[in-house]
Amino acid sequence: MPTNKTFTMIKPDAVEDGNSGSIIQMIEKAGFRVVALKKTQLTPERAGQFYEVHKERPFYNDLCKYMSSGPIIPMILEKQNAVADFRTLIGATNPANADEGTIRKLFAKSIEANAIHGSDSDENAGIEGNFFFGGLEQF
Ligand code: 3AN
Repeated sequence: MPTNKTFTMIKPDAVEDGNSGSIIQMIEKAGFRVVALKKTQLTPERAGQFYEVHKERPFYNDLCKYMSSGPIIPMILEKQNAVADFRTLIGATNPANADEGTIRKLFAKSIEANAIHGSDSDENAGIEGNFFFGGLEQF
């Protein structure tokens, strides 16, 4: 049975550039309902916790620095088949490979500053939503 929730965050580059409104509009137009939303800023340590799965990767330190460099907008979203449909809406990690019309194609600057995050599984959507918003069952 497809999940109906996913987790996303608009990353520092997109917030700084004033693109968060346009991105949220694209998300809503694609049929997602915003269930929870806030603006916040990660410390490098908390960014490190969020990206713990990447800690052996060469880009990990830069990623933590970048993700704590300015405000972000985490959200929980609801829609049938949310995780897979949202990954389609945001496009490939590297904007050079992202399809036309995707959020990353329109707004991402680089593979690191790629505008937006989207959970890659139901399990991670739950873990990541909890990281920012506490018990997901409240939503
Ligand atoms: P996605 O965000 O598409 O699920 P992941 O989970 O592989 O991609 O990577 C998490 C984040 O790490 C990406 N959103 C991006 O900011 C950064 N990242 C991934 N691969 C690279 C890379 N090769 N060089 C620099 N940063 C990267």
